[in-house]
Amino acid sequence: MRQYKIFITAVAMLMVAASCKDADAPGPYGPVPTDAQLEWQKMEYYMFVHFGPNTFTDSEWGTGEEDPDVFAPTDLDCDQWARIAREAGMKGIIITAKHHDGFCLWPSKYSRHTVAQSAWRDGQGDVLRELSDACARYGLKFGVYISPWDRNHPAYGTERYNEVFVGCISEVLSEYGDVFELWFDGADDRQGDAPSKYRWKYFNATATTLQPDVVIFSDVGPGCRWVGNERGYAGETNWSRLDVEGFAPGRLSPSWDTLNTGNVHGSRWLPAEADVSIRPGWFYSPSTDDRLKTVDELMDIYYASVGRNANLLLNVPPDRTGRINPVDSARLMEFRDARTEAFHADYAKMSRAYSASVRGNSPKYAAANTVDGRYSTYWATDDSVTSASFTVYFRRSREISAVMLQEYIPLGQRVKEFSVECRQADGDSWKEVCRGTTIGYKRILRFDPVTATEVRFNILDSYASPLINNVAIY
Ligand code: FUL
Repeated sequence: MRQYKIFITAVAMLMVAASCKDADAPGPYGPVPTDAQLEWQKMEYYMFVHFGPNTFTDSEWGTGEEDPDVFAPTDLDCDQWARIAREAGMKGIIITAKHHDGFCLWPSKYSRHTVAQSAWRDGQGDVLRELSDACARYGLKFGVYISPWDRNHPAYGTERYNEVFVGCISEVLSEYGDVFELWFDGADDRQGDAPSKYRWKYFNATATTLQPDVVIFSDVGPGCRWVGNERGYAGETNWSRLDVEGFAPGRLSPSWDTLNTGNVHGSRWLPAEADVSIRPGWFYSPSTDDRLKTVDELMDIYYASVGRNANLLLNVPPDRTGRINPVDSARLMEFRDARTEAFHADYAKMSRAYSASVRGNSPKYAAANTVDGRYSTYWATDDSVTSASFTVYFRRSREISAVMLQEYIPLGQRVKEFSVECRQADGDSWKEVCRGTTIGYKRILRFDPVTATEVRFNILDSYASPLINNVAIY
């Protein structure tokens, strides 16, 4: 009897050992995000704030000749911005510290065109100080936009301007605590050869020396890339990879189409950020108080940005008082409510998920990982398997009209085609409800409502074993 037990135990141990074959963790595919890029990606949605002399002059591109006294908010309240951003579900705020007019919202030593030269708060004001403090108080991350193109600075266009710009970078990155993103605008007036004189490597090196985790935005990164339009739309196919060799921000950037989709085999991990304004312009104007984007338009933007593997940077420009206008904050809250309405009931949560293709048949990589709500557990197949399915089973039939999928991007972006099918409540028939190409960090797809008992996710093609860490079904 005892020998028999030992035999059974040995057989069981052998079976466990066999099932663990290939259950070692998958290796990375292609370039992968840094920790800072991953944390940045998880922010998903944050606020852009265009504020400066243009707020008061009804212009989008100031000439740089504005009297510093035009900058005169009567009731600046950065706490109000932060409170609204937080209530809107945003994770941070990026402010135009210096737009193309060159006016610095902080008392820079490198310019004579700043808050210190204005009558506002007797030249003692510092918008960056107030905003970074407010962000800290409200648990938001703080980010800074500075435009290399400067229509005021006397040194602009000369080699010396590089030192001026580096000086500005140093100030904003050393005086205001952690900066999660540094936003380099690629625009210029397309005259002269000033942009070709920009020393981008020097700018980037200065920034990362001061703050190693800052994510630097430009047309070509190095932290994240422009999405190629100002409508907030990423490509339906959107790789977080880009080839940057031989390119530079601005006129020397890759084509806007390429920025929109990334390069499938790009050599650098460079995820997209979709920037768009809630109003027709980037800066406040009383003439646009009744021309805000509708909730439906904002939802379309959300599906086309966060829903297509890009972060959404939504611009909400404060008005001349220095507060976010009530019409903008009301629209932000309606948009938040619409997202809550669309995404609050996730039927994948609490459901069972199963796949016949599991890496090494190990529970560690089972399909159950896609519905456990955890970021770092994922469903994986054996390395040789690049098309496979998993199914989510509901306890009872549900009417659904959207799905969300996430790839485990710490090991790279892999999936190139997928589809989703539902088993319909009225019998055995399966119906394809949507189909897509890339997934990346997050993909959300809408479809006409169907009543389903099961939802099957088919990875149709992938560059390597697909790694899906989460799905949701709404
Ligand atoms: C552009 C600028 O020219 C606009 O004024 C705005 O700041 C937008 C976000 O970027 O390049």
